Amino acid sequence: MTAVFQKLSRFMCLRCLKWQSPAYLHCISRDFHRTFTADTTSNKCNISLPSYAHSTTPEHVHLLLQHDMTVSEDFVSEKEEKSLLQEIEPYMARLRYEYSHWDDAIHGYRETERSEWNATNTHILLRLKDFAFKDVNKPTEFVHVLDLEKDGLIKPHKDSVRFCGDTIAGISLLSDCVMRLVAIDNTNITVDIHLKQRSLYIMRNAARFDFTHEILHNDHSYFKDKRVEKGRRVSIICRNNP
Ligand SMILES: O=C(O)CCC(=O)C(=O)O
Repeated sequence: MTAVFQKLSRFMCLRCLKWQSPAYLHCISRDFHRTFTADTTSNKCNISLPSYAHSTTPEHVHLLLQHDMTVSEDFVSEKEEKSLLQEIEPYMARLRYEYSHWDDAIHGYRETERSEWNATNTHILLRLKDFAFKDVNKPTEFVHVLDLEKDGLIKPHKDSVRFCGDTIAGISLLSDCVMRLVAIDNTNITVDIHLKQRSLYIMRNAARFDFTHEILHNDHSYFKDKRVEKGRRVSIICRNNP
């Protein structure tokens, strides 16, 4: 029973929508509603999207993305990618892919959390942490490793505000994929992010609190009408506490 509870609370910690406090109101959310969703018909600012992002929504949403959803391509080298995978693979290979996540948020995945890494990988993760969590709460020592098989997908969800803070940073290994953000209060506002193999995304503040995020199934994996072949993908994700 305890083991089951521990497993469930770990998943809740990462993804549960239902356990969020209904009284929760973040100042960034209020700013977001005022600034970005109040007037979705005008294009008052003239900001172009970075090449990894695509949205059909008005330009003032782009301002949000410039700060709150950023991607650094080639954040790790091919050698570093190999080193991370070499350390993870023996453990992951022992796990079976799961298809019936308890809250139906994710299919075709296996995952673990890891706090101890070899010296090379500790160095890579320190670089990630210094870069992504510069001016915010430091990330927890536990790094989430999520292995999504070729046909796996992550459905739209928002990480629990009870257990996860304002910043989520993840490296994509082995494959490109498309992450879709959808504004919670206006589902017409969607943003597609092309996450290339070895890139690092940093999702913070409004992107993290006011949008759901998902990883598209390979059958629907397109970026600006261009096919993005999603193979097996391993993500290495750091989060800070609330
Ligand atoms: O694989 C990723 O980068 C995102 C994972 C995710 O959405 C989650 O674990 O809640």
